[in-house]
Amino acid sequence: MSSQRRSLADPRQSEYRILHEADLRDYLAKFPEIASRLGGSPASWSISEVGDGNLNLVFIVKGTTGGIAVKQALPYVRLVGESWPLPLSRSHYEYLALTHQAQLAPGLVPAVLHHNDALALVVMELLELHIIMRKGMVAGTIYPRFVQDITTFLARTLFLSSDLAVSAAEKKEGIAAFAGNHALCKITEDLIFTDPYRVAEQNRWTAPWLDATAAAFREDLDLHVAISRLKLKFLNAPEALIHGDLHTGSIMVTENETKVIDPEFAFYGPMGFDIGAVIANLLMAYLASSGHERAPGERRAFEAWVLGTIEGVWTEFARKFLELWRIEAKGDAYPVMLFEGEAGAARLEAERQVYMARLFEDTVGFSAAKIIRRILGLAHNIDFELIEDPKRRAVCEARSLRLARAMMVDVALFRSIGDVTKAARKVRGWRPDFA
Ligand code: SR1
Ligand code: MG
Repeated sequence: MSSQRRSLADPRQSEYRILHEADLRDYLAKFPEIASRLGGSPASWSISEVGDGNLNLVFIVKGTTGGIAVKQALPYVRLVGESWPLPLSRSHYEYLALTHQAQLAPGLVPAVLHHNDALALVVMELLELHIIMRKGMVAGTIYPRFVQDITTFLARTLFLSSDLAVSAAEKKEGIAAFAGNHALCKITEDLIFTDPYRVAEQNRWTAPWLDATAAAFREDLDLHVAISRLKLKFLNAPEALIHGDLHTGSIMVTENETKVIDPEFAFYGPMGFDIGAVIANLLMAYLASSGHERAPGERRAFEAWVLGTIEGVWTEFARKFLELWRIEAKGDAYPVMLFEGEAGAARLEAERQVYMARLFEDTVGFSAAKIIRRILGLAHNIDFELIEDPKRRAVCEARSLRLARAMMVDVALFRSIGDVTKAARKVRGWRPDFA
């Protein structure tokens, strides 16, 4: 292992230890800015570990005047245990991403107050009023600001870190800065792009109802080609600094504010992976919604909002991205001197539309991949998991798999975001054989 990687919180270095309450209290008390933000004596601070994600510890610390959130990486995958080691350096990449995203999309990520690479620790402002968006959507809550905020986040972080906005030298420095985050990329490469399509010990699904679909997906060569093309793009398209895990569990919301959290999977990858993640998770929220109904039709307004939000995410993202391209194109791609005069401007504008059509196609494909992994792979989500009756859950999941397969294999049928929402509406009315 290189000396650079060892310095990024290698647990064999003596400074790393898993922090427990007393230890964390003593550690935080050493930093006057943190202590004064919390207020009161360290002994009076309340500390609770609240992490419910797949990988890390998360502590909420509250004093007499304020609170903070402390995230510490564990040297293994929390969801699975010590048998699956994972580099602590992900905390370093999370810090790098958070600080870069804060510059590119101000106000849309939590403020970092402190970090310590050796302890694999990031201290952030406490988002006390916000909840994890996925939880809010399971409860059927509507978030009126979401489209506006998430599309600003996506357009700005993706455009402003791409070759359209930065010099080739700056872009390559960026790629290099995140290149060491390959263990986290490998998780995605395996869990999203490979395992759901093969027999893998960690896969699970709602059996027995989805057994036949899982088996069919393992034999479906059209699907295997499509997912492999997407995997190749994930491996070899460093288009922009992407969040890398932008599901609705990585977004915290109130009715008036949106914050994107948890960018530990960040690296330079394909833009459509982030946009697709947002759309996939909205589609799953839509198709899981009937499973949370206590009376038929009671979530209709919420479901209409979700579909409108899916359309808004793509159309507003595309509008903002193109606007940035027209005014902030300071990168080395598409040199201005090659597109001079009226004819040049018109041709460049046409080329922008071609670019967006290609990005839309990537978005649809990645979105489908993100849906399939949550139903047939290792890590599931509460949109489906909280539907108590397993057969009812399986109906929602089967519809989602049917939609996702079409989005991945029949990609030519999805020319616009309206085609996606239309297909989602249609599949909502489909009943699988077992239902
Ligand atoms: C083993 S980690 C499983 C999943 O959790 C994270 O949130 C990512 O989505 C990852 O794929
Ligand atoms: Mg996460």
